[in-house]
Amino acid sequence: MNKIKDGWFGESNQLWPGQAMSLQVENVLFHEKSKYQDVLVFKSKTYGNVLVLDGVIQCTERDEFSYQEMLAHIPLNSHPRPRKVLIIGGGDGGILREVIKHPDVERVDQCEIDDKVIEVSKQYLPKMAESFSSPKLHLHVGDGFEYMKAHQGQYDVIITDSSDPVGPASSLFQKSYYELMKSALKPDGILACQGECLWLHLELIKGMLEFCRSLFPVSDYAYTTIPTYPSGQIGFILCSKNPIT
Ligand code: SPD
Repeated sequence: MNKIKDGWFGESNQLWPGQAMSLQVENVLFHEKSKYQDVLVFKSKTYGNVLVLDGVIQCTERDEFSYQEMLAHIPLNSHPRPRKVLIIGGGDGGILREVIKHPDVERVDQCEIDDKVIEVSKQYLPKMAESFSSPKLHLHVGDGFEYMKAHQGQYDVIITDSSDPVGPASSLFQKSYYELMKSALKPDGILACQGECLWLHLELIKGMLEFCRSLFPVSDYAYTTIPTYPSGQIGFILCSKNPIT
């Protein structure tokens, strides 16, 4: 997969037809196919190091905080005492870094399927990956569905930091996945998931909120702005099992 032409990376994809974010490339730091996906890291001219999976920008050193802080701190600050947290995905470590900052968090389980993403993030995105050394972390390399099936009713907060709904990741945007998260949460638990862009995926978001509202007493959509995600905006689906959250 070569998305770099004449010194520019271009992010074209079937999920955002007719548009493509471009970043000027200084040099390619890493490019390899892992067991699951095409993994690229390059140094950009103005956004620091950039992680790209299957041709789609996952994070840049310059603007990643805008996504990671919101996806982590909205659910954590909505829960009265989030002691035990599960992160699904999030192999760059940015969500983990934010979760570890919360004073009530005692234990974080993280389940990421692709250990190559963790490895390259430690090497090329060290500020994002700094909390992989935390003693609070219990890291599992494997499938999030299987992990949650084996850990029912255990978590105060579950955060899913996924890529976009193409290929295997599309199952993370379906009702059955939300049912599974619900069963892995404690009775007053809260979940937060990558929830896509209003400008591009309105029908998907509407459909997700509809099934979430059939499963949880409280469900909503929050968003942030971020220049390097398609259309400069990305949202979060938030659901609570506690009706008075
Ligand atoms: N369109 C890109 C969406 C990427 C969402 N996941 C980002 C991972 C950052 N931790």
